[in-house]
Amino acid sequence: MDYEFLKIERQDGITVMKISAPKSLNALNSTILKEIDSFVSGLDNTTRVLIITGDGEKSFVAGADISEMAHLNEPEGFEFGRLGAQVFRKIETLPIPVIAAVNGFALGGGCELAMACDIRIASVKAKFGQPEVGLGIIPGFSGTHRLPKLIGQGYAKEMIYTGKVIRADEALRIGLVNATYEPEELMPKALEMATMMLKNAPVAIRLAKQSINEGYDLDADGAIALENKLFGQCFATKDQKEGMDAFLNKRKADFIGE
Ligand code: CO8
Repeated sequence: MDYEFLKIERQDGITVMKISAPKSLNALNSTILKEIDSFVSGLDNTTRVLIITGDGEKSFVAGADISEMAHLNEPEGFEFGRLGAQVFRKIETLPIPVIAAVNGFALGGGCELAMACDIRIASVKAKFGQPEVGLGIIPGFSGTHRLPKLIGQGYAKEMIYTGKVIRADEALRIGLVNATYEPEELMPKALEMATMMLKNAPVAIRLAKQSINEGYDLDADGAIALENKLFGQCFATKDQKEGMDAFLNKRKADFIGE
């Protein structure tokens, strides 16, 4: 399927989704959000890792599209926020790892999109921020929920109340990104990380993601019980037999994702 605002590249089990709206620094309008929704909804098991990045050298995503939001009334604002939040939640709960390769501005909805991914790595030129209050709104694509979870309430509140934009090295220091690279190294490093994931058992990665995501919101007993249940499920997979047999026979495992 062809998209107006998405460029899709596939190699082996890795799919790269590049957001491309050059006139607005890849800002997210409702058409782009719907395209992302349609694209991620249609992913099949040939994609084992998804990488999300922005087209061009300057921007990952410079936020939600301000020209579209400027004229919204309250119910329309509610619906626009709900659309973005639902799409980002779909990304967060995909049964595969999602890596954000943040190549430039990740502001407002851009920072929120990156936070919906499992892992963020960034160009040293990337910039992060939640500048919404300067526009008279609050983060509306789940930033008030995910930013405090990722970096703690104190710094999240500072970022959101001041709207300040931070550089990649600061994002690294506070744990918003896992690593920073020179711009030309960013995609090779994202692909390298994805390739390492491809070597492992797909169902085990899916269950690990589920355990981390769902366990995070539970108390200790609930999270441990959930992990226990999912750990048990691993032993119903062919890949568990294959992985352990390969280890014991000193050979490379050949996982089939079942
Ligand atoms: N929306 C629409 N257009 C944008 C956006 C945006 N978020 N960001 C940049 N653009 C456009 C500019 O208007 C400009 O267009 P034109 O060439 O027609 O004038 C073009 O992109 C290039 O931008 P600049 O000339 O401004 O480029 P600079 O290098 O000077 O500055 C910045 C780059 C710093 C990124 C600057 O463009 C900027 O501050 N952009 C806005 C960033 C921002 O505030 N983002 C947050 C938006 S709010 C949000 O994301 C809320 C999410 C939740 C919504 C919930 C809805 C209910």
